[in-house]
Amino acid sequence: AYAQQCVPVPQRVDCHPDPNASEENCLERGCQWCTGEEGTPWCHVPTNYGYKMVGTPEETPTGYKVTLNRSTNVSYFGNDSETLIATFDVQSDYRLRIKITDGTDRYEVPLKINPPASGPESPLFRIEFTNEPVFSFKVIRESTGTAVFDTSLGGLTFSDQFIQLGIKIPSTNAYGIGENEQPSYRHDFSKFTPVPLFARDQSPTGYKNSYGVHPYYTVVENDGNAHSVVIVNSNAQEFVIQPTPGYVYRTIGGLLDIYIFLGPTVEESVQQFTEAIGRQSIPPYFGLGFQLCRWGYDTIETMQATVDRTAAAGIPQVGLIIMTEDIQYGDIDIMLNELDFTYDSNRFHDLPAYIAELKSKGIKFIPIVDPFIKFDEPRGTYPALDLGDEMDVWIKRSSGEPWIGNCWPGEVYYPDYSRNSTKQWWAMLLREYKNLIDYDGIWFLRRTSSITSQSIYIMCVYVSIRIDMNEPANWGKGDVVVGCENNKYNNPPYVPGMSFCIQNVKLAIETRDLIDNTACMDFEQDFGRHYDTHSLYGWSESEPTTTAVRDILGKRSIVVSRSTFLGSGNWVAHWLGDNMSTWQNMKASIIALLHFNLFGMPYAGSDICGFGMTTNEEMCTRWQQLGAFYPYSRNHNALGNAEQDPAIWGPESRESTRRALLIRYTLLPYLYTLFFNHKTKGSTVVRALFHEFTSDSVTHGIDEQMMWGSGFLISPVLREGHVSVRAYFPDARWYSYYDGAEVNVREAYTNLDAPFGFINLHVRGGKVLPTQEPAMNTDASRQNPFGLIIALDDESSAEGTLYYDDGNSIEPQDSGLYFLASYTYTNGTLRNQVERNEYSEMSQKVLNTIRLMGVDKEITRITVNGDAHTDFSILPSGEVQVNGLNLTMLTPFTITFQ
Ligand code: MIG
Repeated sequence: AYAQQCVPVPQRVDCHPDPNASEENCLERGCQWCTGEEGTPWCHVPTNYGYKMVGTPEETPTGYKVTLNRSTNVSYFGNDSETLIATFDVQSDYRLRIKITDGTDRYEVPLKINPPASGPESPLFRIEFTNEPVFSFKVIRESTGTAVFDTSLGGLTFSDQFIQLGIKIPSTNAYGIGENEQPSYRHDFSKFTPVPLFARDQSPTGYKNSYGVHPYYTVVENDGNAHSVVIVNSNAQEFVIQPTPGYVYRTIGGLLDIYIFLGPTVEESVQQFTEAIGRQSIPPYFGLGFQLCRWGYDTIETMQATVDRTAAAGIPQVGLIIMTEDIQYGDIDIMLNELDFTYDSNRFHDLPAYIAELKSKGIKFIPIVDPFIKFDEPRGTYPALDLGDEMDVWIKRSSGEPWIGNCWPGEVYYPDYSRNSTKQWWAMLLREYKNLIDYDGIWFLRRTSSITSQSIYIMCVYVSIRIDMNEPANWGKGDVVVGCENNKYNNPPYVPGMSFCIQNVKLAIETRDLIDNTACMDFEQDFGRHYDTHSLYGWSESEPTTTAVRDILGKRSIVVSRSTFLGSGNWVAHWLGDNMSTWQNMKASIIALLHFNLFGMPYAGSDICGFGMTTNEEMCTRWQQLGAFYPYSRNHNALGNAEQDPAIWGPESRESTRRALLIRYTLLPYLYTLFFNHKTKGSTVVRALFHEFTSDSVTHGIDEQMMWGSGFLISPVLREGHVSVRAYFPDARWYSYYDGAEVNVREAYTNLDAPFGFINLHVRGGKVLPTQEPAMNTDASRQNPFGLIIALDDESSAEGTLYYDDGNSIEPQDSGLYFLASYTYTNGTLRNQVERNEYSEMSQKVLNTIRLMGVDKEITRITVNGDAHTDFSILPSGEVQVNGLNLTMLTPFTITFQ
């Protein structure tokens, strides 16, 4: 009855994405069956399936409204909506919002979307509708006629627990959709690859759904224009990357709420997205330092030994102890019986005193907190529990009893962070914890307790916090005592291709259940049913934690969260989770970092040298070289693995790490300026080469090199045994960071020497990079003189900016308490311009050195404000190094090179 013509393979939408497709099942569902190659949808959506418009699109003050009716009685997963309303809202020249729903009370993500800077005047796009063979629409870029978003791929499905939309995209240069591990940055459209999104405690493994959910992609069109798309939905969902080229999007709840950002440059399309969802705050300055962590410091002595050998790994001639470390972490080891907000006063005796000692050396301390609270502690001994009961903070089953899960401390309750009382409770615990240990940051895993000074539950001193396990993770299916009820939320008719959680040994079988290793989906939280809000759990913990820690510290701090969602960048940084010590994972870290830069969370990094498995000296050395250029630069290791902190290795490795980190510290003013640009404009911090050289199609596929902003290129070794690296140099002048030697190729690959202890780093012509002399940690390096690296372009010009502030005041870009200056070199003359002078200590800081790269004549005379300056030298490469300038950063100057 349904047999029609076979749809050409690339245009097919899978009609039996659930297991056990057969001809019989397919035809019974009302789909088309045509056999072919393995891995393609034999069972596919027929061409007459979908919705039809009722009448013509109605014009509204901001766009269009379209009413749709179902074109067929066939139902794939039951309970289809007969009538839909689609609204097209032109919000600005570059932003279009499309919302499709059935008018019933469907879940909408409580995400604040910021309005665009300006309303529409002459939109970059138009919208076209068709009703043949069924309803679809195209968003067309006016200037080129390119259909950037075209839904004529299968018909729309909109039912209670299954929504499906096919999207044709205009090129195969497309990137994004996370969090997961992808084998290449550019999506592979040669086959059908489902990419599921649903927060889970899953180490980055292939396309398996991992900690965070970011339904966002960006496309470079064939002519070099770019756009990006976000689908604001928090239900379990997936994108199928397929040869159309396009994506088939499926979600099992909520509605379709789509924003398209028309760029037209790649950076602009990202900036327009982060304008909507919010951007990451500038990290505290210390957060840009090197950070050291491990799970498995069994005692405080082990932790101390690591800190000490790190400090001792300096090079004697330099006369400084420099293995820079800015932050030391404590993992769950420091806790008493793995209880949040505690420390074990035997194994970690005198921890508060030790944290104070670290702080006196400029090293900050970050502990970890998990969301779950052990509930069978004696009442009256564990304030986190007593107070949690009293303040009614737990997620509950329909019976009204708290949900019981199982994790590190044993059987546990989970707080509902969407509840006001929970936010208050959490802030109280974080405040008391601060009295116990003077922390500087937090990571979200677990929590510790002590509202009162019970002898065994004592707190530590922190500067920031790490929040972990907030997927939320649970070693069981739902409630570990009573299980989950059999209903449409716990057992929906369709589940995207989920991964299982490897950490549950008992359940180490692949299932597709939503409830694996987390809550039952029918639990009600204040902001909705867990079925709808599951992937928002870490996100809901983020704002309360950051707000509390800011209130407590009165200054900027770091909250690092494992689980994230759209807009998490407003509150938290992100470590990329439990990677493995493999070369392949090292390479994948670049892709993940590029993803999080697209997602508006540039303050990210993966565990340097790998978390799981055992690394080796060569791999770890290469990884430290690369990791020195992660915005969030932290070496972290799992329980049971051999030590992998940088000082454990031989002298050549230690020297390599030291040198890479010193370069990082030298460039901190540049990196910090990139974070200011991110916060104020939405620019990426780490970016792929194609953001800068979009018209060069070779760059579209490059994911083994990355840039810091527009001016600095990092080309790491990612393969075992290699002592050279094949690096691409797009059309610009490029100079070795080390000696200013110009690279002699352009728009070509070249092999660069990369001996064991060395990472290739290049400065792009046309850029001025601000620097500061490095020191043992960021506190000390901030006291040192500044420098400028000036790399000239084909016109012998260069420019750049420097942003600087006190390093820890809250939201300085809003308070205006900062320094901003620009530096311009043209016609042999460098000039500065102070654009903002609201950081008082800048008057005591000086510019002392200049490195000038790419001058085409021999420099014999330098003047500073008209006076000859003789303290300079010329390297064999031609780089001019000027020393002893001693100019205050506020003074206007003119420096000539003759
Ligand atoms: O079940 O706290 O991603 O960084 O070291 C593992 C122990 C729990 C996972 C985190 C990791 C952390 C580890 N945690």
